Amino acid sequence: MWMNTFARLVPPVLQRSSGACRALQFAGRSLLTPPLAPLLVRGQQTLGSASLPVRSGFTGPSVRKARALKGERQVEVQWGNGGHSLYPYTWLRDNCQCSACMLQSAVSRRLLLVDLDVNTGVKSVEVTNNNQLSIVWPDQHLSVFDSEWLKKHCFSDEARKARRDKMFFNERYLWGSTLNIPTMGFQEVLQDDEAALSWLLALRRVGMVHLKGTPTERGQLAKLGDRIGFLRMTHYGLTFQVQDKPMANNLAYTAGRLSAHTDLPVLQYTPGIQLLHCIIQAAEGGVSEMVDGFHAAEVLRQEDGEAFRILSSLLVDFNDVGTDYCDFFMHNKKHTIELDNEGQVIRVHLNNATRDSVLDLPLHQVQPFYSALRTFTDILNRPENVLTYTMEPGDVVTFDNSRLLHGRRSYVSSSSGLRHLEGAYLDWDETLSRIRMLRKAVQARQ
Ligand code: OGA
Ligand code: NM2
Ligand code: ZN
Ligand code: ZN
Repeated sequence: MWMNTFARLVPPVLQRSSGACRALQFAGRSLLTPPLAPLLVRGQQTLGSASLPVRSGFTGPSVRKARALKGERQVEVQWGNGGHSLYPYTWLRDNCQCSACMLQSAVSRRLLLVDLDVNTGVKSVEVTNNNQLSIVWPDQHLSVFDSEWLKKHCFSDEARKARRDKMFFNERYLWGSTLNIPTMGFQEVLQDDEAALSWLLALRRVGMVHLKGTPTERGQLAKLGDRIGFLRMTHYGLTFQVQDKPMANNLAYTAGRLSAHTDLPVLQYTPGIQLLHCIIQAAEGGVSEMVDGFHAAEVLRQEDGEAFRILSSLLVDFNDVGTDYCDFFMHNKKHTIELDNEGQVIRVHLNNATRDSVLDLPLHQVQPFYSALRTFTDILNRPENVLTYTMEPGDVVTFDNSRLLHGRRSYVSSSSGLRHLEGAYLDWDETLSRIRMLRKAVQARQ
């Protein structure tokens, strides 16, 4: 069942490369292909190498002509297959690829901005026999650019958008209660690069992936952390044990109900991803709930624009004081619905347990704030928005903590077989980095 779901939900970046149902092929391939020798950089990250073919002679898209446009202070490159690209002089000089301007071992700029003439002209521009763009600058410095590099750095609107999409995987699939949760095997994502890539792409696009068949003992999430790079440390430790604890230092460590929330809005850098591994489930209760916060925020925007404006503009205080991995006094302010410059929802922050009693608002905004929060919570709780499932021992739920809100129904706590989840966090920086690396490795093998 989950494979069909995957085929529908998996991002086009994978579907495009070889047409129909990639997910089926992934599942098949991991059985047919012998495991690759691991490349032991640290743990087991990207298993195969992604070395590029050795370059010789004429490579990249062909350049028909290049000329300096003196008035605009741009170089125009005309491509062999039609079309052209424009490159500002200053940008070209700033990005000279020679070893004096560039530390090639780090693909990093050596040239200092104080040494860059931001109004530079050019002395000459030509296309070499080797299909490269060669520029001599007024001080005789020579820059040579590969056509492939130039194409990759084109300034057109389309090229810029394509680059953004390729880099950030920002396309989302919004869902409600009927989502078929993408599901994969725990071992499979550890051992197979294509499976790991499918996992992380679905985590980005759908917001949640279940991993099955995990050994029912602590320490498994560390393996997922190693697979990506590293787990995210917080004041609750590198991993944490979700159990009904005496003198609980957090509401999650009781047997009570947790309404739909995001974890740790009390931190300025809220963990981007959460992992929950079920080791022992409760005999009664403990059912999980999940809501797509991006979807719910869009419903709010449509149904109650004023409530949306309030929740995306007023800052809410969060507070967390206690002792766990270390003693702590955390405090932070967050927008319930966080927007980017274009008004797109990029994060949701809601946690009724750690929302502080300090409400740093002028008196007249207090009631409108509560009304807006309640309206949003009612949307989150609508049956059509709440996905419900029960975790079984061996399940790991991996989800986007900046987008999804998760909850838990209360459970009956019994001393024999106490409900036990192990939890951990990751951040999107490392995870997106791993996605890009895996994509490169997988594509190089196709
Ligand atoms: C948590 C949490 C969910 C559960 O620990 O933050 O949301 O099912 N736990 O116990
Ligand atoms: N735990 C599970 O933000 C929160 O306090 C949620 C976090 C304790 C690490 C719970
Ligand atoms: Zn140079
Ligand atoms: Zn939680």
